[in-house]
Amino acid sequence: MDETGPLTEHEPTRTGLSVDALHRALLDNLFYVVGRFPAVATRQDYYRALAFTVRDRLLHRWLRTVQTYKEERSRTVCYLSAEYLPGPQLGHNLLALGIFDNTREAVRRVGLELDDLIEEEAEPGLGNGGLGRLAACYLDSLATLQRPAIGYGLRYEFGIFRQRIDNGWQVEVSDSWLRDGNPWELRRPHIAFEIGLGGHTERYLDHHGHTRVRWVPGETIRGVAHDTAIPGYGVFNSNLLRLWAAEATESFDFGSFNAGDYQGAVRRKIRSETISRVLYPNDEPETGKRLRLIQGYLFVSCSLQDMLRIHLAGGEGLDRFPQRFVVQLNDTHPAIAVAELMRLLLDKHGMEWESAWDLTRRTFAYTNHTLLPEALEKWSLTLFEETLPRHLEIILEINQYFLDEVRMRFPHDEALTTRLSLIDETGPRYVRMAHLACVGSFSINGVARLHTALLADTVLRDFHTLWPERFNNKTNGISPRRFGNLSNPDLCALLSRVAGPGWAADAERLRLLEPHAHRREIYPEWRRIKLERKRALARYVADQTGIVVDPESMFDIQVKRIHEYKRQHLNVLHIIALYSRIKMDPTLDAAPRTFVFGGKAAPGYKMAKLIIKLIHSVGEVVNRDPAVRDRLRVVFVPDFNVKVAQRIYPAADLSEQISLAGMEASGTGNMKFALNGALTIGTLDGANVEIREEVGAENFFLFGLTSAEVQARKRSGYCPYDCYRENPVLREAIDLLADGLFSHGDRALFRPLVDHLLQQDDYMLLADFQSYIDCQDRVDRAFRDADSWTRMSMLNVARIGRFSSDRVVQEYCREIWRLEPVTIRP
Ligand code: CRA
Repeated sequence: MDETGPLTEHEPTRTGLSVDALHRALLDNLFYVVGRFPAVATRQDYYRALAFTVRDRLLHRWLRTVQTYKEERSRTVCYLSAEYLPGPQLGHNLLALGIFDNTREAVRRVGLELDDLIEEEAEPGLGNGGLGRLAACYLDSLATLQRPAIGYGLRYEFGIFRQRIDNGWQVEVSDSWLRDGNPWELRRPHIAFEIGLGGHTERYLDHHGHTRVRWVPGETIRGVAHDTAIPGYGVFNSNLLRLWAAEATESFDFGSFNAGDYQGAVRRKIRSETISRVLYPNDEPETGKRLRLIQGYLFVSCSLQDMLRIHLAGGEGLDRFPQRFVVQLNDTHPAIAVAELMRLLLDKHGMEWESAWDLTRRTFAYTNHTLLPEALEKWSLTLFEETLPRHLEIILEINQYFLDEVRMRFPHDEALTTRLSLIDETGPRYVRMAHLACVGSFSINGVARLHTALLADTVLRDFHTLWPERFNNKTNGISPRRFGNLSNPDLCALLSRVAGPGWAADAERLRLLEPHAHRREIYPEWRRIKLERKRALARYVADQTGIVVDPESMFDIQVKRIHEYKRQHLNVLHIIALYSRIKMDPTLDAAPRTFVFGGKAAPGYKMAKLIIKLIHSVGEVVNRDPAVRDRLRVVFVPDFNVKVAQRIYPAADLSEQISLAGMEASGTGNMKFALNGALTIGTLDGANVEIREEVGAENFFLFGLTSAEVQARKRSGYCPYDCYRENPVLREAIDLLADGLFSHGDRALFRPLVDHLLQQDDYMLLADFQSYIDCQDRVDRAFRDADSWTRMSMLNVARIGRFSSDRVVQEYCREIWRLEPVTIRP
């Protein structure tokens, strides 16, 4: 599988790919870079030495790539994202370079196992969930498809918190992923930019006699680039992930120092550096946090300044900027870029408003990732004015021109103008970041067909009326390298044998598996591979939680952020119902199941934390009860992250994608499970809709209301209590919970949850309950027909190719970015 040349004695230590060269480089780096010798070196030392060995080989490709892109003046996409969840790098990079097997051998020569070294790596948890992981998948695909791209973001010193479980409750622990250093990154002290904060603006006349604006910030901070190479799979291209870290500016320190205020200077230095200290752990924005606004501004401003620098160094004029660069806004977190580019063009480069605005609008494209109203980012005008006074002026001016245009087209609709305004004036005044993103972008896209349709129909309806041609859909996708090859090498070897190699770079080729799905002689091996992954997960679960599970049982898994709309508690209601059914009828014929959960709750989200407690509490009772002991198990895998995810997806029989229809923009876990041969039980929500179309309705377990039905039920006054009253099974499940069966008789513990369900039930669990239970019965029957289940599993894999991030990135390149491949030659 490795693409390595013949073994030569004189292969360069820093670029050679043979076992010999890798072995020599490993020892070299251990000695000269890590500063250790074999007799005392720990596994962590060896991991670092190996990482440096791989980085050397990446650097070589990366510099060639930069050189070629520069010479060819290639058009480049800049992906602006506040979050990235790349997962551990070592395995991914070995795979991309095609040196997995040679490296395994080289590591064996020093008496170690590669898998153990891979385990040593602390992953960069620089994101909350789907959005950050999506950004990482897209960077992988961009490099693999040989498209010039730079991922820009923030180098948080502390990523998403580590989750511990204490007596069933989530406890957050800080994530110091940089503690042992980060061998993959290069700090670039010379690639640094200053940003201003606060202060005021002044008007002055330039030498043409035109009025210009100067922003005099109250303080300045520096962002310093930290670069990581993103190699493409099976190609020589290697792109760049450039993350900014906040540092104090020298000029500032000197000023205070000279004034004799040394302590003050040091305090300000520390304060400056806190800006990129920590990721906000919410999967929805926290309005009004000044630090978060500054974080966004820091990375956006540094990134735009960097792009302008690169562009101008190429010798072309600014008017050509939109030909060379296209900037994708990953949700509204970087939307301030619209005002910042205007500011740079107007105030720093002396451009006139019209040309600057024209250039800006041809540069940006915006992806929306959520319909949740509470997640639509907005900043109070006061905070904006204090922090970014010049940007507020620019936004108000953009707004004026924009609303004039609206009035011209819709002269008698003042309500429309009010709704479209960049400023929300219904109460205390706010800047609406999604509106800024829409106005400043030539393209607006959603992340699944249903989501895009709902966007155009609900939250961005007025923009859709205004500019229907800007709207387009890009259904999310996942990297087949990360969630196929790396996570599940045995399945991938089988796929390559049966369907032919090449699917990892062209996932549509998984289709070649389809004609084999009826060949029963393959089934035992397909099942053996699944069972092996389930055994491995069972060992991990036992190690992490002490709970012993049966790998032969059905692994029914829901892993994702904990949120009421995702309805982990609907899953729990099914467990309770099943538990009580088995208790009443011990002869009940049902397949043994292991219910697996995982995911983090935002630290301030009480209900989500209570759901984690609920899962543990129900697990405690069910797992202990001898009456159901061998038939039901409930486990919660702590600290779900990319590393843990790679163990979990391959082990799933059933994938739970049960959000209320119309709530989940896309979901991407749904795709990762299916690629690993799990069948989905799900609602018609997000990308589930399209997954079901692809894999076939007969290979997908569908239940629940449609989003249209949800809207209708809500309009006609949904009353959850009616469902409770009318359905004895549901009543029994809720009563057991309310009566304290799972809380040692404590009726207060789950009270808030029960009350919410009975009185409000925003996410309509009770409305979907019976449909879900019935569907789970169909799952049970299907699972007990092993051959038919295996066939369905194979068909899911064969037909999931469309959800490769390569397909999506190609669509972005064709329809939004207008980006061509650039081949890099060794
Ligand atoms: N939380 C959506 O909720 C979607 C991802 C990636 C999310 C998911 O359904 O798959 O984005 N939205 O598109 C989001 O982060 C700010 O909004 C997510 O990860």
